[in-house]
Amino acid sequence: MNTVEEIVRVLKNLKSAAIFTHMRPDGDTLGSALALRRALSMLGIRCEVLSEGEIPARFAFLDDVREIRRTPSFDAEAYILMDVSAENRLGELQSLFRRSGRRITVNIDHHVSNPRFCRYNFVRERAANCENIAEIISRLGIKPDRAMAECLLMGLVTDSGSFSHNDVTGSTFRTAALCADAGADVSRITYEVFKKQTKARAEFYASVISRIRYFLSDRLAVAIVPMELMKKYGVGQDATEGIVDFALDIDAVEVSVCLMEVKRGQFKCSFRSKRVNVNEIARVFGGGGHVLAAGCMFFGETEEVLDRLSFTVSQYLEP
Ligand SMILES: [Mn+2]
Repeated sequence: MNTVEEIVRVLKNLKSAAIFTHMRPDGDTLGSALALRRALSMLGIRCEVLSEGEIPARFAFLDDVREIRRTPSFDAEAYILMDVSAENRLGELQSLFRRSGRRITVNIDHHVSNPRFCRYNFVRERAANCENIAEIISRLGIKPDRAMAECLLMGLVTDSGSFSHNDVTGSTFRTAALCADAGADVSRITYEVFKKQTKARAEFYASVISRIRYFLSDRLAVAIVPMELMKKYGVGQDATEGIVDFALDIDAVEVSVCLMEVKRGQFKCSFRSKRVNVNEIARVFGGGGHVLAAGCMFFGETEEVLDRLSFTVSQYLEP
């Protein structure tokens, strides 16, 4: 792995760069990429941000989002990867990256598992990759402007779960303070990214929440989202985001599940847990994920799926 000084030296000497986000971009990869693009542009380096697919609407409030491209508009000297924990996380951009040839490749990330697959690699475990980018920008001798600070703060707020995750440190808050001093508005970012919703979504959400079912003496909560309900409110699958987290907040609940019907008799299942290893539970059904957050697919009629689900969860709860 390279030191931050080495990375800064490499970046400073570039003439042009394409900055890659990971697939299904989140606030951290976008914030990192857009902030670095601004910083490098200030140094006279020609650069652009590449991202596959649609940028989720909740990020549209950032002016710079409009500058993001799906395909390169010029032949860049370097490819810089942002928050990309493994090469396949590039999605559709992986084939472009594979054709990097003699280009300089730079990997800047905060996932320890990153296999360091670029020529230059800077992987430091932090609450958000934007913390790494803020450090690099300051070492480039640049004081963040408001737009840059907003991008950085968006990454910090989203990847740290509004500063609630256990990897948040003093450095996270110091970086946030720097962003606030530069004019970034934390309440606006929080509203735009986490809270803002349509009336249809709010009513759909209320309907799902009011019908949560409880099993195993309220230790398991299951929110069921039938296709007809999504149709009724005219919302897409992204409207189910947050439902499974809401159910886990209930004090007696140890495992929460959201069962979203994607086809007749086919459910996309998300697990959240306070302690129980739901990665193991999801693996019983051919899925997986993390200890406290995992997913799998279920096939069958709703009641039969609920039976299998509650039986399996009961095997993992402490007596
Ligand atoms: Mn990240």
